[in-house]
Amino acid sequence: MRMKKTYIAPLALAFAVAGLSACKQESAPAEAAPEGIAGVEISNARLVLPAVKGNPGALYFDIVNAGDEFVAMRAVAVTGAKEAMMHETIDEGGTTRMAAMAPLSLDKGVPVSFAPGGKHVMVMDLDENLAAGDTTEATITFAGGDKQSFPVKVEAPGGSD
Ligand SMILES: [Cu+2]
Repeated sequence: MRMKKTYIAPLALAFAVAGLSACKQESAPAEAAPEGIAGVEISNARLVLPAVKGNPGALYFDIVNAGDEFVAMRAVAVTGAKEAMMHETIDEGGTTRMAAMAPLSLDKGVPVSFAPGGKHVMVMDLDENLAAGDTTEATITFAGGDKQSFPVKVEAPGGSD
């Protein structure tokens, strides 16, 4: 039987975000800050505050797996936010939408950017006291349960779009 040439949206992104509450994802507690996974490097982490208080903010960062272990990101939590979800913005012929991300495998040596217009961590129910210039902390939970925490710069809205 021949393969059909139908376009199939990547399954990992198949469940669209209808409303923000529709894409609840496992949220890791942010308090634990163990040593993390050797070789996983996170840089350029910043939390962009929402223009309107009460709206979600977004966490961006660069991550690379420079170690020898297989690594997959399962969840991200942010200190000062009740909930955080890994999202990807998808362009569908000019219309963009967000979809919840499945656990993200980090291939060895291949950097991945969470950046405006692409992968991001949507951050909900932010602490009202978080202000531009502050530093908070984010914690990634990897498949297998390892966690890695890293400092995050808090930025004013609209800075890096
Ligand atoms: Cu989002």
